[in-house]
Amino acid sequence: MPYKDLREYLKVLESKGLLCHVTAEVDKDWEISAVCRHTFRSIPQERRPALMFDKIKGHDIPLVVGILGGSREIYATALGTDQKGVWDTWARGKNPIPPKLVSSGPCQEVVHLGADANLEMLPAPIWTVGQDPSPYHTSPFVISRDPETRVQNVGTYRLQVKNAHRGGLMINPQRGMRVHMQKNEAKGGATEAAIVFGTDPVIGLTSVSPFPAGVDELAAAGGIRGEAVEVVRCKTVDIDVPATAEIVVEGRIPYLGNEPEGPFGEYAGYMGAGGNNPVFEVTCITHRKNPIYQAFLSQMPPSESSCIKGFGRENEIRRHLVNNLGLPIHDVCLPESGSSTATVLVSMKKQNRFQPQKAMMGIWSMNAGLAKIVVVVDDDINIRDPFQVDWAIAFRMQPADDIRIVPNTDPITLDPSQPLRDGKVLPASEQVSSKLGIDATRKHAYPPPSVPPKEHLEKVASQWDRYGIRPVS
Ligand SMILES: Cc1cc2nc3c(=O)[nH]c(=O)nc-3n(C[C@H](O)[C@H](O)[C@H](O)COP(=O)(O)O)c2cc1C
Ligand SMILES: [Mn+2]
Repeated sequence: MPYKDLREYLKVLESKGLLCHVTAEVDKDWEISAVCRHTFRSIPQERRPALMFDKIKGHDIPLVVGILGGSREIYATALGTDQKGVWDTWARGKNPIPPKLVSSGPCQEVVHLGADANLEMLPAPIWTVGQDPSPYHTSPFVISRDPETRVQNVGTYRLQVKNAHRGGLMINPQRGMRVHMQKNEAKGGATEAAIVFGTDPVIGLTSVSPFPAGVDELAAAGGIRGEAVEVVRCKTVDIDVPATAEIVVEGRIPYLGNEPEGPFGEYAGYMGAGGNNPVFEVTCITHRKNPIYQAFLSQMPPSESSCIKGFGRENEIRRHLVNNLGLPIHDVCLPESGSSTATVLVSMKKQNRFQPQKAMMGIWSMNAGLAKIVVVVDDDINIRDPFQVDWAIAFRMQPADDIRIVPNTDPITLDPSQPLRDGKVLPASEQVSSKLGIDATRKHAYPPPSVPPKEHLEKVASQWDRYGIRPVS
């Protein structure tokens, strides 16, 4: 049975020992960010808990963070499976189940209309204190509707809190919602949106993953859950939102309503300049009784942002390479050092010499602005071990033959290595990148590896105590 809402999921996290309550009162304007950073820096991913800040100074809404992407175990729990089951569970998304419209839902238990709809009632933290201009919502699931097909899109786009009724959205050029805005702008119209916080966890996972344009992420979530997501119509906009959501902020992006947004501490580990970005005017806020607010920890990796992006992108890339292209893929990994964006590692049991290049091109053809570097290795290399990947690059690759550089491709818009123009960062819409592909698979039969026989290594491992060897402390 899928989770029906965030609350049911938090109980499961708690029962598995994966959620830690911070009961001490904290200040959202400096302390939450520093506590999260210390948690992510000091506790390795495999042992990292999600956090629930129960008491926030000046607010009566608790904040949860790390609950979707704190670790691989947390991610698997969000999908209702274990770590081995992630790929099979995710692959169910290829059979979407459209959301089901119902007449009422707990997300509208409390309604604040017009002047009562105060964006500052939510405990959005300041994340990079001293550099971000104001609090930011980092885990909004932004829902908009295609004015022609009426199909909805869900994407996570950060929201700057500018005042009680006004926010600023940063939506990259390739994103699903941009298409809706372009179609509305062509007719001189505004774009309506609903910004959802705190749902059944599968919706959050689909909101941050690169589904093809035109796919409704709520339908993909339905497929993964094996049951339709129930939705209710918003009070002031023509948008359907998950009925059991914790908090829904309704509003509109006025026609050509851009204004300065940012700067913001970004996922690549540097401050991002921000820019002239869409305004979001709040028309209504609805929420459950005693709502729970969700945030993502982003900024410098390691972070929840890079964990969750990595897990979601691995699945989507692998699905494309296997299901659409029929490539013999063994594993796909987006290392966190590349903020799970810049670098993609692929292992495959290649059947002919063209397949490594097909894998590179397959990834670059996806709708995502990622994979500046793709490295393809044979299936005997464990791509989750950086040493093995370096070893493959060192001895299975000839630079003059096995490197591909492709110019004029989609950029990672927050990559600080982008060339400047007149000493300034180019706006996202004008950036262009290039791609690097490294084919580090063997091109012919290789000599055997120079290691002791497997049975000797296994025997030694099984009687390791016999040798009395201890690491230096
Ligand atoms: C924590 C976090 C924050 C994100 N912030 C933004 C953002 O501010 N703007 C943006 O365009 N994409 C952002 N993304 C990436 C998008 O959510 C992601 O590309 C998603 O697939 C977009 O969905 P879409 O293709 O339906 O637009 C963020 C992702 C995460 C995990
Ligand atoms: Mn989309």
